[in-house]
Amino acid sequence: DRKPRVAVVFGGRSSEHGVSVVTAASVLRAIDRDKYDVLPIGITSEGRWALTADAPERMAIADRRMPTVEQVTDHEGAVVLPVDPASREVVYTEAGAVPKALGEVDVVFPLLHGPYGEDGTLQGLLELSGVPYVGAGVLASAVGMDKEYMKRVFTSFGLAVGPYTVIRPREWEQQQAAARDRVLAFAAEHGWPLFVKPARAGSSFGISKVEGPQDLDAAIAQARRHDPKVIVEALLRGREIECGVLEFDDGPRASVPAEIPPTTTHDFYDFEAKYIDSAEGIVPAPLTAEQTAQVRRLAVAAFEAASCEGLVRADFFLLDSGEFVINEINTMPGFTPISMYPRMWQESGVDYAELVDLLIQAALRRSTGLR
Ligand code: G1L
Repeated sequence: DRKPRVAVVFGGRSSEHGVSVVTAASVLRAIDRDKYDVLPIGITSEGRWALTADAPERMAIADRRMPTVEQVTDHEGAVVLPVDPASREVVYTEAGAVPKALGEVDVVFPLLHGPYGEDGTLQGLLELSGVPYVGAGVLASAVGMDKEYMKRVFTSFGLAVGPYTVIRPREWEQQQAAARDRVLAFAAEHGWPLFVKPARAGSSFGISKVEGPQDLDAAIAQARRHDPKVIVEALLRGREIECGVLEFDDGPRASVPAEIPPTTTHDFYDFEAKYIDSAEGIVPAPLTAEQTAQVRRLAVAAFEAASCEGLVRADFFLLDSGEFVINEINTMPGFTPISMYPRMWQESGVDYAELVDLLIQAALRRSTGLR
């Protein structure tokens, strides 16, 4: 009997196209070729799907430039298809090698950031295609992408979240003064600065730290350029602690936690570190045994609350009061060998290749549909 075929999907119409390509190179290198057949599928910056070369050595940072999918589509047999959601063009199986290829794979490993990648839409397409895939499903992906619903889900499952208020699209359009007054009342209660963020965004674009009322409107306008729904959060004083959750065959388990030290002057730090979210995280986090056990329990609780599958990285603040507050979850965390999630599992006794294998196995165990 043949080996399971794994499609690694990467690139895409996102500001983090290059990060995705670098990550795909790591995953392509790590997949055990004695166990799996691999089909690399790139999505160009214009949204075209392509069967690409299996050439991780060409998917690396060179001369401080991020690699692109285009760099691996110029081999013999590469097929580039015009699948652009904005053009509303539909490519059917006859014309398209990729949709046909998707029908011939046993599992998809989606490595995509932002819109159409980690918000649940690609996951929905894969559900419709009947192809199992690694990681979060439609609901968990969408919850993980929306900072408002993330907090609502955590709160309803008894996890502590930080103070926030939401400015909805219609509210800002029709009752701007009332919305501004609410934010000012929020600031009066929780203090300045405030963080003003697009409610749904895969990256840190559109986020402002607002020191006083004079800068509020500009910050809201900036966030609204990325998402018409805006979330306003209070500054939380405390330590930043992260924890990885991975689904084993008997259920999810938490890794050792890590600590992200307060950002020292980072006008410049290593180009790669900046883009690959390796940061200067400390693994394991210097916590008491009790704190470590507590944050690991909370991370698994967050995984369950959001109905995650496969993996999640859960990010917390350890407040000066000793309380852990959940900041966010990331269903598609940084995923090169130097990223925090793989580093936390490395320290927990699961190396990168094993991690990739466990994720593929978890995806293969479930069929699509309700689980
Ligand atoms: F498939 C997994 F395992 F769920 C998965 C998918 C995507 C893990 C990590 C990621 N991360 C990324 O795709 C990215 C951070 C490289 C997006 Cl740019």
